Amino acid sequence: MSTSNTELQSWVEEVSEMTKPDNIYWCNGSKEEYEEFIQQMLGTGDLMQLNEETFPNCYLHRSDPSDVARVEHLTFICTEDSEDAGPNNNWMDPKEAHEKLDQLFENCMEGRTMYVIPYCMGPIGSELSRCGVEITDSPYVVANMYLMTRMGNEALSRIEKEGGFVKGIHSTGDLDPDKRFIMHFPDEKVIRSIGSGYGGNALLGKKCHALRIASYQALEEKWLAEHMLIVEIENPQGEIFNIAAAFPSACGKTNLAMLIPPDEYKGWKVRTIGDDIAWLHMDDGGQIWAINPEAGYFGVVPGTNEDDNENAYKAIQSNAIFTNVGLTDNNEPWWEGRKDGNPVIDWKGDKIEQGENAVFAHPNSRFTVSAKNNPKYSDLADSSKGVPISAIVFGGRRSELAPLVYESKDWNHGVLVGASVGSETTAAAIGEVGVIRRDPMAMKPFCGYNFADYWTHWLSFSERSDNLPKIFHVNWFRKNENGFIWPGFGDNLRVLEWILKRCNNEIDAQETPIGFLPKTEDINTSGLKITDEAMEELVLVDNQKWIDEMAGIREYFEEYEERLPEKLLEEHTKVIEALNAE
Ligand code: OXD
Ligand code: MN
Repeated sequence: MSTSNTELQSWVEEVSEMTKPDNIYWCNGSKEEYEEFIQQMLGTGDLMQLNEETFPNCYLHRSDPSDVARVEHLTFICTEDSEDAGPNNNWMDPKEAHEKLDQLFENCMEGRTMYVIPYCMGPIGSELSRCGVEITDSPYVVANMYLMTRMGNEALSRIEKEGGFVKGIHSTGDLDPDKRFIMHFPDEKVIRSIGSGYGGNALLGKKCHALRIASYQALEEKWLAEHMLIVEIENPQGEIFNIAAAFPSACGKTNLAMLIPPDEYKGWKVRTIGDDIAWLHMDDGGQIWAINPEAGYFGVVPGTNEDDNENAYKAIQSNAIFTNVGLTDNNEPWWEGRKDGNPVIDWKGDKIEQGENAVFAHPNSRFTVSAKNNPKYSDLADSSKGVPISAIVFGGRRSELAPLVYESKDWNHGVLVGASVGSETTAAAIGEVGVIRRDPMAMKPFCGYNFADYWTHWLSFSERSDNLPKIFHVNWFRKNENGFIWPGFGDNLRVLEWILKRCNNEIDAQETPIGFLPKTEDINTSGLKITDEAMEELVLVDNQKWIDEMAGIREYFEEYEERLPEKLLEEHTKVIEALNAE
């Protein structure tokens, strides 16, 4: 096959001359094509069929044990000026980076097929969507892209009609961690990834395009590409609200996006627009609208079960690809947190005994499914206009300090709240787990340019509209000596209800130096086993600890030096002064 887009045609030829594949295959995006890929991978052992009766059309993929998560230390932003990438990114000079990669890509597809995947991030007909083409030598990537994006002929037609597209080249190479790089060239709108087959490193539409490259594009075009879920909530009066929420990787975005209302919330309906990425645009009236650029979920498997998240559990009962989970004695996928099944084989394929220290699924094992598998998938996820956003929520995994919920004083203070997000690290990236790191707007691994410029960009929205969503911060993970204080999961709707009432100006709040906190009686706890003391603890602001926290944030901001927006520092100073005045 070929294309009428000469830029695409000659780029494909150029890449094939460099990588020397045996064949070139243009993906059409049909179901039959997906099924052929699955059959091919069952033949090569890249996939294993799971129990056909209980998990129909579900497959297990085992990755190389060294290739199980994003590799932030090997992920680079390549801009002419290192300052444009900023202290938040690893930087390499574009020329040097291309030379290095040219060597690694040379002949790397010998004996393999090169797949060309045209894809569209966002609804095919939406002006807000953007297209890309990923070239890869991995059939696993093709199958995942089929589930996660709108790919194939329709995307190609759009590219042929409108021209521009992001160019992504991926090869699993020889999976040698010393020859693994995920490089971004924002000025050229090019991504080059080699040496890894892991989703976040290899499905280039997701983190590489829809966040790193798109965030840069969004800066130029005055919108935002964010690491946010989008959830649609309908109250018993039939009013509909959409909330966009940013939490770091593996901190419950998928769970919140698929939330099941608790028994006390009869008449409430919750539907999913997206679980990981939101593209936010402002209309002429200053209203923010969001689309989910993805069409599927690449979710963390451990902890998924019918009690805590029935929608996610149901979504992965059929037509799913599992990566790095364990197996039961009857060939079902198994993971820590699954309520039944008799696990016998771990994610590496080894037979192990059950016991206290046994781990069957890798903590970052994943499911890939089409968003249509979700029983609560919202039709509006396919709307070309997107959905209007009522509230923006930031959050992190903090066992101490951060209250259950608070509201920022205004947009600019909200930008400080977002820029100050800290969270305990998780298994979604290679590295130590459970240490607090600053993760502004949950974008530390994903912002394709200097955070200081990014905060300036966020702040500029308040000059363009007086109709912006309110900004909140939540923390479901606060602990005391008995473990997590707040039950989380479906009960998080109780907190979202408070947020929505604040958006509707229906209730007061307590003003504190860090923002507006709920009066404990305004969070509906009926039916919950939570004491009044625990609720008090969840909304407590410990001034001294906050003074220390703010000092830590100030120190972190120092890294951004003269590019740091003055307004952000002013917001910081206001909070410090209010804390000291108490
Ligand atoms: C993800 C991540 O896979 O954030 O969504 O790592
Ligand atoms: Mn994510």
